[in-house]
Amino acid sequence: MKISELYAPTLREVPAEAEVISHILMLRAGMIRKAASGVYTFLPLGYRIIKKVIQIIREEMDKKGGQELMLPIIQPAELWMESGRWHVYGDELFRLKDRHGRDFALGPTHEEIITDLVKGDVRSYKQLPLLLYQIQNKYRDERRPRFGLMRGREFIMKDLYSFDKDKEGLDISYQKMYDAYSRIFTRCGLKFRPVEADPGAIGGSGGTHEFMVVADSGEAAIVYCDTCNYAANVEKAEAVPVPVDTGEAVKEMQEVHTPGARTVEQVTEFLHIGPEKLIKTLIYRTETETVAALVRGDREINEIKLQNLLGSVQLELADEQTVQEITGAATGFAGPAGLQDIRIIADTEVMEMRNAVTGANKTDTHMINVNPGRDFTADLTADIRMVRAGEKCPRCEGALLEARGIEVGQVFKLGTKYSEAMGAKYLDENGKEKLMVMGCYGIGVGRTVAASIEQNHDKDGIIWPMPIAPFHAVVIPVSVKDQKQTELAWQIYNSLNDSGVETVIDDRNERPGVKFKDADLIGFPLRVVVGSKTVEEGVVEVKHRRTGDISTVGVNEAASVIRKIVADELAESMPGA
Ligand code: 9G3
Repeated sequence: MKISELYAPTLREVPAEAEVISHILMLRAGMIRKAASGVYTFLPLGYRIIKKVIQIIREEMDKKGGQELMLPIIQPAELWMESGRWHVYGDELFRLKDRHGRDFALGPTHEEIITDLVKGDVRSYKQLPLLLYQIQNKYRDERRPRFGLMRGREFIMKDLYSFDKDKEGLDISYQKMYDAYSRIFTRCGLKFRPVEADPGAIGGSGGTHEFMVVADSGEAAIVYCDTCNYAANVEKAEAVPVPVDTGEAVKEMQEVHTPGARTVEQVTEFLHIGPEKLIKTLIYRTETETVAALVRGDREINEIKLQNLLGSVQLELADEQTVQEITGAATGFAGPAGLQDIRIIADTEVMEMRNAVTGANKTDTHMINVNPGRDFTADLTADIRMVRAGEKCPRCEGALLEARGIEVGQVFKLGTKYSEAMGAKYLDENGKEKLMVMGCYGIGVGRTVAASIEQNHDKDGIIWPMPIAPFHAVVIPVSVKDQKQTELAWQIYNSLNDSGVETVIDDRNERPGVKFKDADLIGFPLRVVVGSKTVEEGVVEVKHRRTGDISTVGVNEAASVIRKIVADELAESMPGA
């Protein structure tokens, strides 16, 4: 490919809305363009990268026995009603009607469609397990599409669904996918970490892991342990209770006037106590009830843990009026003692506290010397708090560290949620009808590309890992007016392409500085400069984008030297190499 003919319009200025480096660099390098909010076109360079990632995914899925198919993007509402999800996902589900007024959705994911497919065709245990996957556009009407390819409304996903006879079969399928994902992200040159995660609204029986690319720009917070291998999304991370033992004798509960002190900070300052003496009482509303959630003053509530514990679809802090009705006080003065008509959910640590401070359910008033068990009881006691770095690992004696990550893949054990709702059954060895046991496994293809840029760039541009680079090398004749230089450049270019090194030639009549800048921006792993030295001394300069190393190589050896670097780096990228 000649750069003069390549449709890769580089930009000097990018729109201010591009906040993260991957978005900025892909726009600048002429790899993507925005068509609408959260909707992008892939230009030829961008699409080459996407195709490389897809190819790696395809190879690893096929190796595990995955069979590729293509499910429809337009999905009938009836299937979503069967699973019960038509009404669960509100505005996020892109909905449309056909000319007859029938309802459809643009596929945000394909559990319904594939369960319906398989239930129609699979009768016997002999046809299981099945691993079926596709690589296709998905649609989700995100409230805030942003960060370019990271959170689009149209995005490319690889989604695989496993159908097994039983839980043991699912465990095997899940492990296969877990291993395949580790290979895929390794091959893409990413530093990643599988973390335990919360299954969220998709529900299901078993575990789930997210594959996180470690990057400061990541939206997800994770904690991990270097002593053992525990790693979890903070939403899911298990807290080890650390009771505060003051050795104090139990004292009489007493009311104190605390005018205007509502926040933990204000109350602790007013009463000259530490936040670990306080019980925070938060009033929440779900779709069915109002509850009071208690955590120690020095802890934060984890709403996801609370929501899972309650089994609710919705959870939000109650408004001022509800708080007033339930507690008889303004927001900031709620406490568990004497609270009536609602369930009290306490964090494990709270029940170990002694002589604590809480709101008095009376405006401008708190209670001191509140003792759990004596002054109030909890309807549920569980881990409902956030974990922080520095706390003890829940699996070993180590301390937790924290990092940020970009979720590029997720594996789920669904169990029988969908097969039950939609009636996906098979006949076992004894002719008995059983529900299929399912798993689902996704990879965000565009996100994987964006995450790779977040991890692989410098001030000059992108630094592609060899396996996903749009081209392996660029050949740059310094002066295209010099016929001899041009001739030698073409000779190397042809020889490289002939031997399978994907190469472009920058044949533009531009100053060398411009060409070098563009080469760095686009991020070709190798740059071959053909200049006056090539003509006079028979040598070219080979620059390695990642290390910055420059070596001088004879014209006749150039192609074989480069071919070897490319082959070596591709081989090294293979796990277990
Ligand atoms: C929806 C909408 C948004 C959604 C979903 C459904 C996320 C939804 C979870 C998954 C789970 C797995 C297959 C591949 C691996 C991940 N956002 N999820 O189900 F209707 Cl609008 O998609 N699906």
